[in-house]
Amino acid sequence: MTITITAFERSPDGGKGLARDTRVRWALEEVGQPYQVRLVSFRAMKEPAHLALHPFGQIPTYEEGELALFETGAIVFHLAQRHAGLLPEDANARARAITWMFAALNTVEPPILELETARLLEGDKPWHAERLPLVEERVRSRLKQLSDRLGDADWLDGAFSAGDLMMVSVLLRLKSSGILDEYPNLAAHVARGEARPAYKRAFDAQLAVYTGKPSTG
Ligand code: GTB
Repeated sequence: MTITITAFERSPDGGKGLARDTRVRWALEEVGQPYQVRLVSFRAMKEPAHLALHPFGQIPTYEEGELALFETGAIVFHLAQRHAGLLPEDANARARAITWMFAALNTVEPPILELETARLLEGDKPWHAERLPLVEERVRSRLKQLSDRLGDADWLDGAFSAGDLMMVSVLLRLKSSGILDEYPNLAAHVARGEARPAYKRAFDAQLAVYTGKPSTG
């Protein structure tokens, strides 16, 4: 059955892979499922046809036959449940990998988003200089805890899983800030994720939207 996802027609990052379709593309590549992409404009995302797929008017969405999904956590989880390659067979290991997916989305991503908001949207506020260090501190505090847990392991819990895919995707948003480099084991975790052939194919495919070059993966 054909899988179709949506992505930005023009992402504000110009193809740096930061928009959330990249994590869905990555999961699809990891499990070896071909997919099509429908590019949508910011205006089209708020129109009824797209809102029927995504109540909040965002990307990415996922369509597979009768099934339509939104929320990257739900989409990656769906793919990981249906196909081999992203969750371990052992029931307890599987539950732990799913826990890491939730941790990435619910515990690590929120302070990172807060930092992005502070940097990108609040620079002109009179309280910006006072607030920014507080927000940065909350990010550092989370990263320190994550770094302590990862230690010198390659992945969060044994073999690479959807938990790592989601955590790397979330941490990638910090790359340009320099904060990630303060935690060398987390920077190495992200680099290991980026080095995976499936990630490279996903990255190249989202970049091809801007370069016009067909992806080679
Ligand atoms: N919780 C949802 C999920 O995980 O699927 C969040 C989806 C979401 O935030 N989608 C964003 C969107 O559609 C794109 S990814 N925004 C448009 C809108 O809300 O109107 C967020 C994003 C966008 C751009 C960059 N960038 O250019 O660097 C990075 C991340």
